[in-house]
Amino acid sequence: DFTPTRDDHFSFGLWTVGWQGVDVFGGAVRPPLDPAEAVHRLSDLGAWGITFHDDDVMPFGASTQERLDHLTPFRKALADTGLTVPMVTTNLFSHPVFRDGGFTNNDRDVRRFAISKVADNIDLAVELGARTFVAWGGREGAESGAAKDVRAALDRYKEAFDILGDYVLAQGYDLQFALEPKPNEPRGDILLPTIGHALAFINELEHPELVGLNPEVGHEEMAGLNYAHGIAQALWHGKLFHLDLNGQHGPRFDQDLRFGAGNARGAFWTVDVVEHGGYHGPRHFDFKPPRTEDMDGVWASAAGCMRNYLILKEKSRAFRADPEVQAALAAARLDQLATPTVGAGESLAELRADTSESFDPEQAAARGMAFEHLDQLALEHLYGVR
Ligand code: GLT
Ligand code: MN
Ligand code: MN
Ligand code: MN
Repeated sequence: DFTPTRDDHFSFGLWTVGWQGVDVFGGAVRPPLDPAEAVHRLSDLGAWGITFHDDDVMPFGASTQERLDHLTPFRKALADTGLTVPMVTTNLFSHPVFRDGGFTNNDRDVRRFAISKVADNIDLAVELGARTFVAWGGREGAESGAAKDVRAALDRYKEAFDILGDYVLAQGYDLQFALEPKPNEPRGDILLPTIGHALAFINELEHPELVGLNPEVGHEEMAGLNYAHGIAQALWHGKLFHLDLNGQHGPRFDQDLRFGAGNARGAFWTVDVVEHGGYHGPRHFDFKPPRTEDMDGVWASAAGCMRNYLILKEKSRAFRADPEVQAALAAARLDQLATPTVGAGESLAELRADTSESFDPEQAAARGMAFEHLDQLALEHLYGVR
């Protein structure tokens, strides 16, 4: 059956099941969720890890004593359940001080405060055993043109990761950063809008080895992009440090549906890449149980994320193991794609000579690729008839 266990490495953001349903058009529909209770409920459902923003467990601006008061029951719940904290992140978007963002705010004093807030939270992350520190810059951006000098903002963005990277190295912390791209919402246009933008940005940092990605399904699909392709490229660069799995129906507002809802075909290929593409990190869910739900619906939605993942994992396994699929993969020449174009030791002159002697473009042009049969087999596995 599709019952999750700790070995599946499923993790959830505290802000997901804890989302009270506040949106642009209405207030909370659910009571606040005690972080310690979230730990117990997620553990009972079969999750392995929980992640959080500083402000999810302690009030913004908490004193040292208040921090302790809030962290103690949370830590106890972790110890009682054995749930891990694989990732921590910082809230640089909710408080009004971040109205123009954190690291790229036009106000210098706000940027300095943002860096301090993150450094405090890095210390806590390491204390709790987290290996990944996510940076979602949802407020880093603009609604209008002249208000944001994008090149200057990127200088400041780089400066923040450079100083925080120096800090992690100086402290000897075993912690890596994972940037989470998003094209828009809450800002009209967010900086580092897609996986590709973020990968290019990382190359400009002083410690690029410390920084990778935390791509979210819905965010790439909001930009009209193929998430499975995006994470495959991130893996190719060695930059898929973490994942935010959820569901989305094409380019519209950020839906944060439970994983497997929304673009089901995309979810199938996502699981196929995650399972067979060399990713070994947490299977982390970042969804928002719809506002229609009470707390029972919240836990049903969380359980659904894991169950859908396991269903698709089994389908992907069965697809890859199907002899007819293996024949179809061969007919589609995936083996040839995996073979270098130039022979070992072959020169370009030899390649040109060989091509002009023996390659017949008309003959090659007549060959079909046989992709439709292969894709039909995939859909039949997904639709449950094979
Ligand atoms: C926020 C955002 C998510 C990010 C979280 C990390 S918070 O809910 O919508 O996509 O992953 O900051
Ligand atoms: Mn996310
Ligand atoms: Mn989202
Ligand atoms: Mn979100």
